[in-house]
Order: sequence, then C-alpha cells, then structure tokens
Amino acid sequence: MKKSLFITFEGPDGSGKTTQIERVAKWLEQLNYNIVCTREPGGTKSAEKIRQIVLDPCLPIKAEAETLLYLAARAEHVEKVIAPALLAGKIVLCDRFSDSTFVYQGITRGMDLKVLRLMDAFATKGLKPDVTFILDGLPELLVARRQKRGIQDRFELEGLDFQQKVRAGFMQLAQEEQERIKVINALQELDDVTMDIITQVKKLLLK
Ligand code: T5A
Repeated sequence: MKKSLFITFEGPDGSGKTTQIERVAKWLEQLNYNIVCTREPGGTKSAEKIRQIVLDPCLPIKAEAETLLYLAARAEHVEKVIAPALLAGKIVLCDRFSDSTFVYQGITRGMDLKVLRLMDAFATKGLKPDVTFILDGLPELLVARRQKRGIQDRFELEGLDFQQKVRAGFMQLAQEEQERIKVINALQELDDVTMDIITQVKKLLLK
C-alpha cells in the first residue's frame, strides 16, 4: 500500500517513544504498509557517529556546537533516509526530530528559537512531520516507572528540574501547533497509549 506519511514521536527522555514506535510499526505492517523506523540523532552512518559524540557524557560540548551537530545529523538523515522513503510512498516513524531541537536547545537551554527554526529549515529543506505525537507525563512519575524496572540512566542524572523544563517546552510547542501536534498521556497502560496513537494515525490514513 502506498501512502507516504511522516510521523514523529517526541517527549521527555524515557517517555516510551521507542516502545510505541515498535508497536505502531507492527500494526502498520500487519496492514501491509511500507514503513521505515528511524531515530534522531542518527539514522545514517555519519549521523550515528554524531550521536555518539553528542550523547557522550564525558564529552561536554558548547550549546552552539551541540546544536550544529544535531542539525548536521538531521541534514544527513533527511537527505539520505527520510526524504527518499517519503518519495517512495513509505510511512516514516521517527524517534525525535526538529521539535527536540526547539525544546532542548531552544526553550530549555535558552538558544534563540527564531534562529533555531531558520537553521532547522536549512537542515531539513523545510520538511515537517505530518503528525507529531508528544508522549507526555509528569517527570517524577516517569522516573518512578523506570526505577520500578531497575533502570538508572541519563534521565535521572539530568535531574527533575531539567525534565520539568523539557516537558513545559513540549507543551508550549503543542499549544502553538495544535493541528500537527497531538499530546498523548504516556502514563497509561501500554495498550492504551498505543490505541490513542493508532486512532490518530487511522484518521490520517483515511484522509
Ligand atoms: N536531543 C535530541 C536534543 O537535545 N536535541 C535534538 O535535536 C535531538 C534530536 C536522545 C537525547 O538527545 C536529545 C534528547 C535526548 O536527551 P536518546 O537516548 O535517544 O537520547 O533518548 P530518548 O529519546 O529519550 O530515548 P529513551 O530510549 O531514553 O526513551 P524512550 O524511547 O522515550 O522510552 P522507551 O520506549 O525506551 O521506554 C522507557 C522504559 O519505559 C517502559 C519501557 O518498557 C522502557 O523500560 N515503558 C512503559 N512502562 C509502563 N507503561 C508504559 N506505558 C510504558 N511505556 C514505556
């Protein structure tokens, strides 16, 4: 079946994006859609190398340099993976995209959002998602959920204050672009989260 769609998943760290992408992908595959699952930073050989640099906790980078690295990875990713897949009529499910830059580098770290939007448009050649799902939940509850599973990672290292700013940033974007951005309650049972997302995707597929 041919119906190109660009779907992005956003939200605070550990909010369940990867898990939901796997589930939605499975559902779409059962319906015979051609899909591509990918992630940012990453998705190509060079962008995955950039990922190693930006996510290395032992390699502190200035905010400006960090932003340029995320955007360089995105330019590669769009050119080599996302745009060709969409051109071939596939459905692209992407774990983070431009909204993460606007929230993490812009709203949270304080870089000028207008400048970031221009730089991002340069990197993506203006490509925007058809729909974006923000998996949202109180950061303290997301931490508790991960602690229950014995996961200790960067999510906790960054601190609650940081995660609260991230969450507020995503809510700001959702408010600004209500047509594209759908907020999903990430604290529900896995099946309920998936169902909320699938309900929205179905609407797009029927358009
Ligand atoms: N970044 C990224 C920027 O600063 N700027 C940018 O431009 C971009 C693109 C990426 C980092 O880079 C930053 C943002 C990030 O800090 P990452 O390692 O890819 O780093 O981090 P995340 O994107 O946050 O990915 P994670 O793997 O940490 O989290 P996910 O994918 O959101 O969560 P997931 O699916 O792995 O789930 C986490 C745990 O929760 C459970 C899962 O089983 C898993 O154990 N879970 C649930 N448990 C109960 N109920 C549910 N509903 C559950 N959903 C998931």
